[in-house]
Amino acid sequence: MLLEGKRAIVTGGSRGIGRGIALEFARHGADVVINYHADADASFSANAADEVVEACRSLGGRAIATEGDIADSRTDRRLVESAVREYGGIDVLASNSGICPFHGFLDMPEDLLRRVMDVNLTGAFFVCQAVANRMKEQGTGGAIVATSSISALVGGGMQTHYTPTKAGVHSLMQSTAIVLGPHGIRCNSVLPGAVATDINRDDWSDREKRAYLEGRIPLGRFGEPEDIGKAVTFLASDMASYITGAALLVDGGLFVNLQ
Ligand code: RM4
Repeated sequence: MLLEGKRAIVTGGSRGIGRGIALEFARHGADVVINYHADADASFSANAADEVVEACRSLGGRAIATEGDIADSRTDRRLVESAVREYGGIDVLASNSGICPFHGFLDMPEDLLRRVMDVNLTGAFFVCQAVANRMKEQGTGGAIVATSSISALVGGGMQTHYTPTKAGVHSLMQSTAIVLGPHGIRCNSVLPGAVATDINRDDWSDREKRAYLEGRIPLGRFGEPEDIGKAVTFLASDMASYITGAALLVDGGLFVNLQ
């Protein structure tokens, strides 16, 4: 119960790594606000969010879902308002929302580049800013964990729009760690490796690429959302009370296995 009594927001919490984070937070006693974006299929997105809410509640925590585009700062302020209204405040933020529609560099459409930057980096900035202001007002500290990526450390030929945002997210945590440290607010990054979720379903439909990637992982398997959820829970908990501005690689050894 590393997060007993903590009140948490998880952005992009209805599926993939965000779902894994939300469930692990609930397992450890947190009350959770699940943010999701009703993008292409609104009903599917709402149903997915409701499933995570029910799963969190079945684990003993309180949980609600709120829809909104994290790239819109009004969404981020509404998320904080939801946590204050429902739980009386906010102690933990998992800034997790991220998209990565794989695309070539030379013909990268401007609107796609801007959307990926807006969601992955600008959105992360706005939600961290909104939560940090509330945490400062509360005066009881807090923990922010951003979902960066192994892609903050290495490139991706079809991810030239995405990898800079993941490097930027970690850099944001390094800078906010400085600003927020005096307020007892810790800021850290988790860097997932190859985790099978919707974000890479299409990319990994190439069986050879999937097999090659999995063969590069010393622990012999792709990551699961739960693997990331456990690391984020640790960084959000008092077990990490002297950790801020740090990056935690959670990749089964993929990054170090170069030769
Ligand atoms: C991650 C990493 C994974 C990829 C996802 C989309 O940073 O590059 O391999 O599937 O992004």
